[in-house]
Amino acid sequence: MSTGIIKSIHSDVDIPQCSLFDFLLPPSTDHLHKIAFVEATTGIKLTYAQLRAKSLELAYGLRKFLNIERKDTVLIISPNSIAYPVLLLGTSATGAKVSLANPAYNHLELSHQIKDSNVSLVFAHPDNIPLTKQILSEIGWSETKINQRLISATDSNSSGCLSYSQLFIPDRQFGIPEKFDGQSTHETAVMCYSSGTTGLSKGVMTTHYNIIANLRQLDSMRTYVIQKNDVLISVLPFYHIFGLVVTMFYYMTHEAKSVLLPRFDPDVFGAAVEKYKVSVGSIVPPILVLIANTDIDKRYNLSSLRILQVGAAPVGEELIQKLSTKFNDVITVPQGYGLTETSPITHKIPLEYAKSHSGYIGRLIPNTSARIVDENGMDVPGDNKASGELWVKGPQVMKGYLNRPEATAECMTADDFFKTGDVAIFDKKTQLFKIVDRLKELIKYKGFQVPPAALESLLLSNPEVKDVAVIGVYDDKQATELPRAYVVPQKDSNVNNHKWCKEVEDWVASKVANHSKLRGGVKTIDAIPKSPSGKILRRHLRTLAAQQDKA
Ligand code: 4UW
Repeated sequence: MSTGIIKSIHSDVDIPQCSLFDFLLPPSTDHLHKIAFVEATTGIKLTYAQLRAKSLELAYGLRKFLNIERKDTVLIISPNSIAYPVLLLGTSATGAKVSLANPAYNHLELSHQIKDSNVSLVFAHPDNIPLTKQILSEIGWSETKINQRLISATDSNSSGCLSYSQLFIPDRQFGIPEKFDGQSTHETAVMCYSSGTTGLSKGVMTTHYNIIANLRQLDSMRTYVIQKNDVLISVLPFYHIFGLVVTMFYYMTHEAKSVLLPRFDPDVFGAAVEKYKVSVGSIVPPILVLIANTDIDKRYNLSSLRILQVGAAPVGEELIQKLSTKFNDVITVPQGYGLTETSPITHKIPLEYAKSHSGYIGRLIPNTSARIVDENGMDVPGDNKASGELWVKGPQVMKGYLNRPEATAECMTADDFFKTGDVAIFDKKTQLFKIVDRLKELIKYKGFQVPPAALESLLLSNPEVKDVAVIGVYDDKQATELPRAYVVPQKDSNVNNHKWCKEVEDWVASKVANHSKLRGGVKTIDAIPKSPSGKILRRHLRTLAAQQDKA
């Protein structure tokens, strides 16, 4: 046993052993009449009672008409909408697993997830239906099967597909909501996709227990942040673990009203804050930039805002301070930290430290412990100076990656610590952690994952590319990393050929989702720096990029 284990200073909490559905929407609570969600763009509202009733009606229909049950996986591909919680919780009430896909995915990315999750039903937003249909057909679904099992994620059936609401039936039977207790709470409830420390996107098996644990861990600290009368804003996408667990589930546990935005747009955001008097939001650094650096606060009344929790990517302390100062410290900007693999939260900052220690991600939440280790797996001293890889352990750590036992084994220790791939320091006095670097390959564009391996394999499929490595370069102005490719061209004549580099950049843009475009550019290089075992030495490329960008 290692002596360097850092334990949460908070008392452990009990974790109920039930299904996600029963935890979030128990039949008898006194807040069922309250509004759970309101769609900012349409004003359509849903009370907790309606959310429960509609989710169950969908679950009855899914079971009766399509025999959806525990063994199935259902994929949702849609922007945030008032239908999203119904689709997700209705599916979960049948016992099926839910695989969540980014609605910006193109062919390559979506077909990977559909095949990998082995889905038996898809809810797709009308904008995503043509591509989904094409992919389902390519993987061998018959037209009849597609007609039955590709369902519109909106009330409209104009796309030629059944609407999810056409599946609603009021029959209260079929053993729904499906019961999970004891060992079965460790079955997968949700799968978001993450590249982890290396390679392509993998299905993260997040169990009922993982999510309930994380909600209880946070709930025990509820006085820190959300209060009963707060109005919350869900602007982060629900397909990402941060949006899902924090801005859908966690907000629900506070019986609060949550204003849904289909995607981030400054004016829709400003207007929604003003109209609904939003007080609390969870955001990613580029949204913070917008609020701190533009006149959005002159165009909209943002005076109701009290807390903007920020994270999902490195956040500059100056930016947090700038925003606090701009709003005369009325808005507190606590940083948070988590990963898809930890359902997601492991650290949370007490509000009283949010300003004085704005660069820190916070303290370990209850039931959680951590280690900070050097490259030999030895604990570094927790003196706020020595940094090392952050390992975490707790009931929120995923079951593993779907169908990838080797990848799971690589990131887990024998005593159940999960290796985050992030470099941290720990301050013993305050018990606060700070992220100072990242060891893993992952690039974060505006909080969204861009696995370099996916871009590298795409680029290698281009006959004009001999070798390639993709890294993230930091853009201060937008407070985000941008993916950049270093390419060895097949033809020497293309070395330093700017026009050719731009063509490669555009070629990639035509094949990947918006957030994966090579916004950091394409640059040619004579050879990709690699270790003797053939591993790309990304640190060398990051140093090169810093020199090139400075020049
Ligand atoms: N500072 C530096 C940070 C930070 C960070 C994350 O896409 P994933 O797997 O997951 C997330 C989850 C973010 C999140 C969840 C809950 C929460 O309260 C919160 O607070 C605002 C954020 O992004 O990416 C995980 C990776 O993202 C980086 C880090 O590299 C981590 O391994 N990351 N938060 N505050 N880096």
